Amino acid sequence: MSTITEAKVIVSSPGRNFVTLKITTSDGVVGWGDATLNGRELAVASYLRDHVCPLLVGRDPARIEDTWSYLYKGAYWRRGPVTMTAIAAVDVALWDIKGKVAGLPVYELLGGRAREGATVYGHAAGADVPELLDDVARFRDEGYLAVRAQAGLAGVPGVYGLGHGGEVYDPADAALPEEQAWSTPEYLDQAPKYLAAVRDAIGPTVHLLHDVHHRLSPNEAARFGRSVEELNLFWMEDPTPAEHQEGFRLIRSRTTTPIAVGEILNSIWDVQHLITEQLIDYVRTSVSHAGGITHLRRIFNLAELYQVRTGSHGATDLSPVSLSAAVHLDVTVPNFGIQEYMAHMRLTHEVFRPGYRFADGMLVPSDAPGLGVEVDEAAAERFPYDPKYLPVARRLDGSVHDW
Ligand code: CS2
Ligand code: MG
Repeated sequence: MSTITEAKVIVSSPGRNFVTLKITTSDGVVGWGDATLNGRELAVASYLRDHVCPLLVGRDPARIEDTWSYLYKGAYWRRGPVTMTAIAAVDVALWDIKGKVAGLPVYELLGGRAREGATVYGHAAGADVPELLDDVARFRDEGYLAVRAQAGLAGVPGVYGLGHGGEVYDPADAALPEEQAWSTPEYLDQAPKYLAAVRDAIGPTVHLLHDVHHRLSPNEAARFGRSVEELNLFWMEDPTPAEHQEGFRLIRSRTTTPIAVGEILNSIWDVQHLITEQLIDYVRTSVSHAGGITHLRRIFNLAELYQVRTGSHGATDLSPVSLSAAVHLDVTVPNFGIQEYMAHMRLTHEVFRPGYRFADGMLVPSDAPGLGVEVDEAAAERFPYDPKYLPVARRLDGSVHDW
């Protein structure tokens, strides 16, 4: 029997921080997992190094379900982003190994392709409407069929979704959390107007998405959803903080604007009522923060029963390893909706070389065995960990708001 001989955690910062798990077997097969939890990276690195890696050595790498249950139930303490990201990294690395051993891409092990590729949406943003429209046009020129639009709000400095002129937008870009301003009245006034300008520019059928980023109460979100109904958004994302599943019932009952939730949720239990009571349209849990392929597939399968579609988180804080895993899963599930795709920066690709490619508005998985992603460990050493935090939002009166 093949056994796991080594499990190693690599923390590196090629343009941004990533925590990567490398699992090696007695047959010399290597599997890669992503354990990145933006702004809390070292907590997961320690969880893996100190509490998980020692348990993996000697185990059979083929027993993915058993290892998943062993780590989840065996910890006694369940769920939560740190635990579920750590388990995800192990799970994804084991799927990578299984594919390499079988000589098959992971999507074949998951039942084979149900579509040619995963349609993705890109992130268009601008400090004001003209800048936003230029950025939307850039994505359309590159071949994107779906675009997320975020713009600055006049009178409210530093809202979510705007870059600081870097190669790609990355909200975790300060050694201590940056404090950004927030005004719900300005947002409710200005956002529907800039979204209308985008809809006007792109015509009626290109998919238009928008991330509210947890900023509204359920009632405010219902009002927002109504005010953009005629713009036919593909979705409004995280309209209200996701912990309060019941809050979505109110939004749901008052607007037909589709709702997407889940990037900060980590288990099937966190989305259970949202799905079974059809309070949302898209579930955004990700392969790296919701327990890996094994657990995310369960969430997607549950969602299928209730006509909820998938729309996984795919910001650049998910490394190319988890983005590869996401695309392999996306192409197999019947209820796929869309995949978020923020292309990684050039430096990131000095360490991670993913096999997926962008074509016809889709990410197409590689046909190489496993996940088809290579990781250059020597290059990773050139980019040591660089502490970075996500911002904090404050209302104009100085009180803390959901960021
Ligand atoms: C976002 C993220 O991609 C998204 O939809 O909400 O950019 C999110 O802010 C980051 O992933 C946080 O790490
Ligand atoms: Mg989001």
